[in-house]
Parts: sequence; C-alpha cells; structure tokens
Amino acid sequence: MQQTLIVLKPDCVQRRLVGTIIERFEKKGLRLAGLKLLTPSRKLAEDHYAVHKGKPFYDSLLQFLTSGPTVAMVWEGREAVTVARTLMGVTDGTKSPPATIRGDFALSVQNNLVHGSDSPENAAAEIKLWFKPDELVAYRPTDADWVG
Ligand code: DAT
Ligand code: MG
Repeated sequence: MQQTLIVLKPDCVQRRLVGTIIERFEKKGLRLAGLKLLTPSRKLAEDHYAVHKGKPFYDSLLQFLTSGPTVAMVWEGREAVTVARTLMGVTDGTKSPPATIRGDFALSVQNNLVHGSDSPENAAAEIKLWFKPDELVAYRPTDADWVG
C-alpha cells in the first residue's frame, strides 16, 4: 500500500484550516498512518526542500516553513501520492482549479497551505525525515473492503 507525506504548512495552521484540509484526505478514503504538530527546525526544512536549493525563492521558503507550527501526516492507500497531489491542485493557488485544496483556499504561490510528496520514492525519503518508525501506526480500517 502506497504512503505519502502531507504537511499542512504554517499558513494552514494560522488560518485555522487544519480540520477543513484533513477532511479532504479523510473523506477521499486515504488512511491516516501518522500525525503530529511541530515547528520544523531549519535543518528539517533544508533537508525537506533540498531539491530547491539555489532557487530564488529558497530562502523565503525555508523562512516560511520554519515560521510556526505545521501538521505533518502520513496518509496511505491506493495511489496515495497521486491521489493526494490531485486533491491538492497545482502549486500556484491562482491557477489551481476549484474543488482542489489550493484552488479553494490559496491565492499565493509560496503560501499554498499544503505539501505533498511528488513520487513514491520521495515520499519514502520524506517520511523518514519527518517521522520515526514507531510514530507510524499500522491498522486495518473496518471499511477497507468498501473503500478499496
Ligand atoms: P509543490 O509544493 O506543488 O510540489 P514545488 O515542489 O515546485 O511545488 O515547490 C515547493 C514549494 O516552493 C511550493 O509549494 C511553493 C514554493 N514555490 C515553488 N515555486 C515558487 C516560486 N516560483 N515562487 C515562490 N515560491 C515557490
Ligand atoms: Mg514539491
């Protein structure tokens, strides 16, 4: 079963949208495997966004991600990486279609509420950065045969 890392960024917590956004993933049928509230350290933010090092927005992005509490989550299910990215919409809130998270709630490029892994390989690496193995919980939801 595929897993993905979802991080509700500081703007999501500050704007009190945590419950609203979690509901999108939960209602889709993905299964919550881990969840915690933390303000990311500079080191965690640097490792998480290492692929963007050197880009003009990199420093601002790190400043933003470390500016306050975030909600880090692992969601799992069939095609969890792609399913989560589809629910999120595209990076720029102004271009993200309605009924996506960013389309419905974001206007900014940087402050776009949510991070989601972009491949199963990156998901595995990112989950290791944000979670210890014993912080993830394996279980079988009672509706698994219905949800798929
Ligand atoms: P995504 O979060 O959709 O995977 P990404 O990995 O390309 O997007 O970029 C990571 C984050 O960096 C993104 O959520 C917001 C910020 N970002 C990306 N491009 C940007 C830009 N041109 N200006 C400002 N921030 C940007
Ligand atoms: Mg990305």
